[in-house]
Amino acid sequence: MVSVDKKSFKLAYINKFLELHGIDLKEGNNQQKYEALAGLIRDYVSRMWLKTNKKNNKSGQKQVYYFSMEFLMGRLLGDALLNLGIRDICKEALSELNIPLEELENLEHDQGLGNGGLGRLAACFLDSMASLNIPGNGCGIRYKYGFFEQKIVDGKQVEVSDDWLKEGNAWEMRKANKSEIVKFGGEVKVDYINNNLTFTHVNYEPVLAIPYDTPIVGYDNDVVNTLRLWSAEAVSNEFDFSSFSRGDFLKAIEYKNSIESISQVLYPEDSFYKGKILRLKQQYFFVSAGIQSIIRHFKKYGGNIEELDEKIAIHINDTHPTLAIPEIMRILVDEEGLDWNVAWRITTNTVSYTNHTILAEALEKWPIDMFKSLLPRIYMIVEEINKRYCEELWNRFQGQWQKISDMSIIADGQVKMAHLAIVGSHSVNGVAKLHTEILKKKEMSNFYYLYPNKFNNKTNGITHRRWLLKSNPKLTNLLKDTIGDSFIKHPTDLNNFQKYLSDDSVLEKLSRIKLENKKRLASTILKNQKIEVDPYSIFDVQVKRIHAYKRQILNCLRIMDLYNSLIDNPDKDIESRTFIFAGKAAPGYYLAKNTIELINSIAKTINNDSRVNNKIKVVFMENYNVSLAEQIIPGTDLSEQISTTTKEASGTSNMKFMMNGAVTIATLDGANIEIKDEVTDENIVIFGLTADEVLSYYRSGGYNSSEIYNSDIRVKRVVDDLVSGRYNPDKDRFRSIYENLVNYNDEFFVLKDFDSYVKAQNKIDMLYKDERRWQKMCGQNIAHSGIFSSDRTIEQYATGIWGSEVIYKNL
Ligand code: 26W
Repeated sequence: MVSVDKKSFKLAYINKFLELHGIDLKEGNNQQKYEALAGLIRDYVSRMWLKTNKKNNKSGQKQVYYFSMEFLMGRLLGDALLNLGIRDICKEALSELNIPLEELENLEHDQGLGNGGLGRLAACFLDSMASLNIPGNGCGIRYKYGFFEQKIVDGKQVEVSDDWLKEGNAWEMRKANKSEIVKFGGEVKVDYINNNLTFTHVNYEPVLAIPYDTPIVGYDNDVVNTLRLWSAEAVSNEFDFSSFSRGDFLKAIEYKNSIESISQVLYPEDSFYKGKILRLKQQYFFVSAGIQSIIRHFKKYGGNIEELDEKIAIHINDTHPTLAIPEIMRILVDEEGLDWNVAWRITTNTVSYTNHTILAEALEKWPIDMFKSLLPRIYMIVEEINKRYCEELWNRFQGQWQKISDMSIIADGQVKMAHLAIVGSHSVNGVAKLHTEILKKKEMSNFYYLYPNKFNNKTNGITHRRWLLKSNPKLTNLLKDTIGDSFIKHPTDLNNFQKYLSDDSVLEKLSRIKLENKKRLASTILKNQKIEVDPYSIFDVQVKRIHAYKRQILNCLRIMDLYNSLIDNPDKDIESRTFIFAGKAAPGYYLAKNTIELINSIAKTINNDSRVNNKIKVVFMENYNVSLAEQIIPGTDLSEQISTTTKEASGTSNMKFMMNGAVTIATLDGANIEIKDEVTDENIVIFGLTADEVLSYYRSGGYNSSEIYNSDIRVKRVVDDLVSGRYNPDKDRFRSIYENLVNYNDEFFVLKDFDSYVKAQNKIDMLYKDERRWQKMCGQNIAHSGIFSSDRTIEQYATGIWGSEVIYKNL
């Protein structure tokens, strides 16, 4: 813990300001004040960082490295203040200097180096590893441009680059002396020396990988772990001097740019794989740099390379870092001279893999030619891995050629990364019970048959420190006042809140807190979207990436239907609602972008119709990111988790919403099932097809969406309105949505689930009318949310996969 009182904090802050800017505090602007504050906090953190590193180097405790192409960190200042336990002191000290802490916090640019669920999960995991005192570090890419900023212009998404480093980044430390060289292209020279084959990579293009380290502060335990992000630079002698001396200055610059492009930008696709060579380069770049630096560090502190797997665990977040497997093999075999079989045992024992999606279109498969020319030695190693693995398959499945070819790592002119990840790791996990079952029984059933012991489930979680303590201080205080503060370190203690749910005064407080959070959200909506919403209406929220399987369209159709029924029957007794959407569409995903336009068209029509706009309003909030989520989620009454069953691997916003006392309307998909099991049927509203029904339709057919369109008059009416000009003067604007639903048989069962969704929404209305009952439901959700803390998830990874000790005590 940082032990500092208000007075000395104030003094230290004034000094830091002077040191950084060389002017008086009162002459400074807010940006400068933010920088001074971040700088001061970083000083406090640095001491603990050093201590943690020293302890790790000495203790010989197993180190976990979480490899991920994405880390969606959001802002770091508030997190650090909270975890250091000095937020109140800092706030009071600054306020005596007439500086509002929140204003400074809001100046920090979100660190948005991720697309959505997978990247945010990685960020929650880092927080939990540090808070559980697990030596666990992140390894990724320092993208110069993060996930694009979304602007809505004329109802349409426009992408603007996210220049997040523009004002500098107070949290990172460039470590030029820890750089690594990553080699691309060239050829492999094979020699036979002293009865041994040797492999030398020649004529390659070297790329300098420079690490930037960010401290990850544990909660109240003096632990500071590291997120190491790699940036690509040209190896200086290679570009400027040689080319420049030949007078080819422009060529030198071009070369420099081409190298730097490797860490230039995050790919904004989160469910569709495109075989882009730059992405493959990014993957090898950070994986190779990361593995080299881990092994270098391991050896520096006396590690015996043959015991690598006892001291190091490397986790790969989806298949994106799968090249870690052949890269470890390369170092062990080519550089350390280990026998292949020994190296293979060490590698597979070191690496573990999480799958995050069953969408076939998201699976990474690289064309052999591309792979081979970019990574010639790594390709040879993958070929060798595949050769040996296929021999195993031939022994196991004699004569079953189709099966063997289906399971091969290299087949159909491609390298299949999921196959390599399964074969080369000792653990394969899904992210929710249903998802893991689908992997075992369906998507990966052949592999499950071959390696039953590798497969396991680790249901996702979220850090309650950011998603409750930081984002909802009012609710946190109510919880502390009732059940005490043990839930902070033991989140399942939130269960104790149940006892208070028969106390009317507690329920009353709960609903007042919700109202205050809704008012805050309403003012953000007014500020950002210029739409006035009623905080006394139900805040009905669907915020997440825009994707057909997440079915924002189902929500739209239901709003259109409600609108129809209000026009038909102006006296219809409904609870007034504000429908809030937010989320980004991949820039090349037409249907998703069109969905955003549809939401905005519906919003425009309804919000301007005085017959209904005192009862319903629709809002699309621009530029969804971590910080916006922190404002939206505490102010939500109803959490929309309405994906086509089987498609959402887990979902994590569902957990954030319940922890903040929202009621969920959901399909039995992903972790929604486990949420239902925790809160029981009375405290969640479930609708729609079950997994078995969906799987059976996909397997055997039998679904005909046009039948529903033709037989359900309400469905026909809303679907026809997509192309009637009612919501957009250009009648063809939403034609493709219409076609998908009616003529292409509605792949995501929107029409099939429509009736059941409308009924579920009516049930929500009925429940909401009974105020006390509703408040109890909210309270039950909070009380049962502890199990979804990522502390539980990380403890399961640590004991079940990584074999790391979990030590709770402080350093
Ligand atoms: C190759 C393009 C690409 C990029 C990212 C394909 C797929 C991805 C990710 C696997 C997508 C993703 O973020 N999946 C989400 O992971 C969350 C954390 O486990 C789950 O909660 C979500 O259900 C899942 O969609």
